[in-house]
Amino acid sequence: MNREIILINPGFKEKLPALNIPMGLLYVGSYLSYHHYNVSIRDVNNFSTIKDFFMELESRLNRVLCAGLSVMSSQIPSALHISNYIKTFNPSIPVIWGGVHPSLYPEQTVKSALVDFAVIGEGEITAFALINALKNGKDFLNIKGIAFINKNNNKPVITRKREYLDMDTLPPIDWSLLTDIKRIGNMAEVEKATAAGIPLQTSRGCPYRCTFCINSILKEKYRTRDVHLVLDDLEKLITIGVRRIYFRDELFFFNKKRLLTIVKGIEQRNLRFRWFGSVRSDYFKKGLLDPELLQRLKQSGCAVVGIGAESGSMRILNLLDKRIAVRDIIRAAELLNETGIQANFSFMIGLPGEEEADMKKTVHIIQKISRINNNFMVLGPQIYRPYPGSQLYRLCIKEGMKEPETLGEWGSSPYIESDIKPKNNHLYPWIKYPVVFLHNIIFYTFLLGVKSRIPFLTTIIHMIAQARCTLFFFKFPVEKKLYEFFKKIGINKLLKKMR
Ligand code: B12
Repeated sequence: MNREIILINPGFKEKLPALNIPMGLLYVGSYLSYHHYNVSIRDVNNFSTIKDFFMELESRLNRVLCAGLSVMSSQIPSALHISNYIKTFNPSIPVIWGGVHPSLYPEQTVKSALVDFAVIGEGEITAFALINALKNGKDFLNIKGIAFINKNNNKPVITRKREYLDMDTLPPIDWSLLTDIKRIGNMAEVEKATAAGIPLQTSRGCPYRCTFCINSILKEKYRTRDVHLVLDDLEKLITIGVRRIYFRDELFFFNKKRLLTIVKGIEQRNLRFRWFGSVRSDYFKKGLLDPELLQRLKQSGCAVVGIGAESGSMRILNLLDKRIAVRDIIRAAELLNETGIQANFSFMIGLPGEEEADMKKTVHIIQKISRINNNFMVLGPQIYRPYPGSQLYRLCIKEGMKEPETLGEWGSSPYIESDIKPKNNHLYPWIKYPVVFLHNIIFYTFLLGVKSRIPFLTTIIHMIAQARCTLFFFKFPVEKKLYEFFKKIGINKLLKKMR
């Protein structure tokens, strides 16, 4: 019997605002199913309650070969809950954890009695090798890129590092694996339920070394998938009704020649869809993303680009080793406005080493963008959250952050919460300001981009936000209190409609 491999995306602490497609599991699952394994993917986030999820899970546990969970740090509580459920049902079912957290902490992960294996980094080939060994009762020591407990001495073993995979060896994604999402309907309906479209990767890795980013640790080598394969992937999606695609590459715009070949292919194959990709702000220059190329991209369907602007302070940008200048951010906002491609900027505040003057510069650059660009969205500024792995994270440890030491400790750590609560201010010793003050900054910069259906209301909201941001005055946040009050009594639905 071809026993099932069940791949699980654990839940998040807060409900996700839109449908999310667990890409890591989809890539791993597609590879296994291409190699004739019987795979199913289940996403806790698509079940109304954890009880419903467990009921479904239990009906499959008698016939599984193993269970694989995809875990980022914020998913640890749910991942532990699920692993415990499986082990209680039958302790001999192998539980494998893959994804960001076990890749950063393989040893800690397998020290937990609830996890048998941690897969480090890219999972396709490693999971295949591991599952072959589990099925055939082979030794695990020769499998690259895993961690487990050596039963002879009870000590954790981390095997040799696996080399980065060649993206051309990846089979096309098996979209039919998204069975529980499919309750929504076909892929066209699934796409509509996502925030930015169906995700796809045309490249992996990143050659930059930003000090806050996980890529400099886990995904440093940049690799691309052959353009013809990419176009085949796109064509397949479009044939099944998808009209919005989110290129989830770390660096979709890295190679101009390749970008142009993709665009040419889209034109030649007459593929009609809207797409979203992430770009660095220093690419908006002559010879790279100039107005001419941007127009061409727009015609090929480019509707939105995400830009990690991070800060309006050059000092902070240097600290982050971001390798962009403040004027690059402004230039990007100008050019995107001229072209009519929506610009989604993301910024951070509350970084180690950040002074009030730096935060002021971030607020002021957001104001500037709001004046230049009519079609912008600022995601944040978000408060910098120290997630393990990056250079900046180590700086936070130096500043006094106490790192959890076991998987259990991680599971109950406030550091994995998606927002910083004011009562936890003391846990972030590098932030020299009350978290409430940072929350106020976030609120008023958010107002800069709010659009109501009533133009007069938009003008008033923008006037207040602009005045507060110019003066950097965020005390007595009466407007925020009013907003929260209306939200509480349920007027936010109405406000959303007006936006
Ligand atoms: C998509 C995404 C999300 C999605 C959810 C993804 C999911 N799993 O369901 C959404 C938008 C919901 C999300 C939310 C958040 N995210 Co996020 N997200 C990403 C992002 C941009 C891409 C991940 C992705 O799909 N990659 C593509 C796939 C193919 O790669 P992959 O996931 O690495 O998977 C490969 C391997 O890891 C491995 N693998 C993965 N799973 C498994 C499982 C098994 C069994 C095996 C064998 C292998 C395996 O194989 C895969 C293929 O090679 C990453 C950034 C990044 N560069 O990775 C951040 C990232 C993962 N997110 C991060 C964070 C911090 C968050 C938030 C907590 C942020 C916040 N404060 O709001 C929130 C949490 C939401 C909440 N409400 O609590 C951090 C995680 C850090 C950490 N230590 O966990 C990252 C790394 C961003 C960063 N640079 O800091 N996120």
